[in-house]
Amino acid sequence: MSKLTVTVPDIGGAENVEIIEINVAVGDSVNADQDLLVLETDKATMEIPCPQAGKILSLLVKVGDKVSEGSAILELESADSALSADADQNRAGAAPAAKEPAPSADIKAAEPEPVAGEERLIDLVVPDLGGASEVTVIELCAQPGDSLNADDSLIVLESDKASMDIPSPQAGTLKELLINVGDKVKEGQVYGRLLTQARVDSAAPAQQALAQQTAVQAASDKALEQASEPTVTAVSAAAVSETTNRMEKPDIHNVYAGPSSRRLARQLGVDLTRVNGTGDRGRITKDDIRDYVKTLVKQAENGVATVTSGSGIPAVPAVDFAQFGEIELQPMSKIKKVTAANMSRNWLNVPHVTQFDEADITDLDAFRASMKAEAEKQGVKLTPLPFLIKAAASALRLEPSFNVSLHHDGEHMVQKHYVHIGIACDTPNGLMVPVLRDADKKGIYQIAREASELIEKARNGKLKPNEMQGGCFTISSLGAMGGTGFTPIVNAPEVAIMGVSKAQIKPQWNGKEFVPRNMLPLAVSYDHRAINGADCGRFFTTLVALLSDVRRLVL
Ligand code: CAO
Repeated sequence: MSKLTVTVPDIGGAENVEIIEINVAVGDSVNADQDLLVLETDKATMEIPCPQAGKILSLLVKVGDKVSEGSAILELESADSALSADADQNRAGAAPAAKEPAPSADIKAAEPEPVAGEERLIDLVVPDLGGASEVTVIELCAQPGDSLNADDSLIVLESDKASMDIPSPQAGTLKELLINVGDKVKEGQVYGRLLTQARVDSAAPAQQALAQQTAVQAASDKALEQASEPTVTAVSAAAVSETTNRMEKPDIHNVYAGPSSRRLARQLGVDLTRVNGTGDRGRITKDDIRDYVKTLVKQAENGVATVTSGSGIPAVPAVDFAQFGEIELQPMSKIKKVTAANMSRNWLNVPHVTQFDEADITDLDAFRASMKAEAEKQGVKLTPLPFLIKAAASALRLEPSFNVSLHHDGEHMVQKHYVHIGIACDTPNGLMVPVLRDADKKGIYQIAREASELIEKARNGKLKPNEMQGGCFTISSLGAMGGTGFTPIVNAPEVAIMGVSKAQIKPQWNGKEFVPRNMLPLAVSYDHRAINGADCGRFFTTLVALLSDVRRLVL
């Protein structure tokens, strides 16, 4: 075993090149030629391979640091005792020096001296590739007819180990491209033509030369990656295959993207591991990043929960419904958008279980009918709802395991000593959930009165924010509309919700005979992180018993 310091190899003369990824950590065992880190110049990314197998003892750089040839990167305990530290360093730095750029090879401008404003058609030529015989075209960044600024990316080339943007040498209009994605190109090959205008200040030649230099620098940057040529292919292939399997290993260094895409992602703050690459072999293109950002913006504008970010679930693809028949686009109300976002959030975050039961409300309904006239005199409409609210509040008191929320620290439960009941309310603008406070302490008339006021406010858009907050448990009643049952979605951070369907007279066995009873179908959905099935069994039995024997409600 020997300890050696791994340094940046010959990077074709580039200075102060930024480290954009470090792919290893202290303690990692690495193989010879395994990628250690990724450097990025303006126009190219390059992976720096490990000179030999060993164990990382210390990292001497971090992401964002600028390095040049010879900069110490890390200390390695070499597994190969035969090699001395010096020898290892030499190997690390043994990349062939990048070839000096040959500017004249890059752009073959028309021969005559330019006249200011005169249009000229120039050939776009593959620059010096630093010794690589052939490279693959992996992206076309512009299309014929596009107006380009000098330095706008035209094409992206890729060798085994590096990708490089080839920029436009001048501003102009792209007249034609003579290559396609997947083509192999060689240095000096004409790959397109650009219509330019000679500039009045005759700076064009200088600018051309500058653009060429940039392009050639990219190519010569690439040359340094050829340092470990024989093993590079295998490493690169592995990286690509890992990238296509990104769901399992979403590390930034496994992402398959070129320098311009990486730069764009950094500018936009996009995590490339979340972007779906549509390029060759799953390569992430700039358009993929733009599409990703567009989708996120659209989702945010529509109030749709970013289900792709939190859960890793792919978004439902956009469909052009007009192809199937006549359609019209109707704007969603603010409340509908918020509801959509909340429903997605709750559905995806809360592991739901729904339990069903029926309450015999024959006696409750008879009592309600007998009290209706008196209630009306008091200005109260007595539907089943106030009884349901009262029963739920009493059940929460009797079974406090239901009156909880999960604490956001993931370490605690919040046990509530108040009982506020949410009422899911269908309004012209969408679903709203006003909250009736301290329902356990109030009588049926008071609950009925307050519930009607809250429902009316909800329907008139008059609810104040504090009248929609602080609920412990929600009742969602579709009883007036019909249906035999449904599974409501928990209104987090509450941990349970009750869905009420339409009561119906059904035959019930009383031990001797079937008798007609008014049965109310109920469903309780609960957050299984906070509540166990047995808790729900107890809560539900209590609730059903309270509804079945209305006298218990006053106890
Ligand atoms: N079974 C049979 N009849 C019922 C019933 C039930 N479960 N619930 C209510 N009814 C009856 C009422 O008694 C009333 O009849 P009467 O006038 O003869 O007494 C009639 O249906 C209409 O009731 P209502 O709708 O005026 O009042 P409510 O108190 O039952 O409901 C409210 C109020 C706000 C809960 C309800 O109007 C509503 O908006 N529900 C929608 C909830 C919702 O959209 N939930 C989301 C579903 S997904 O979670």
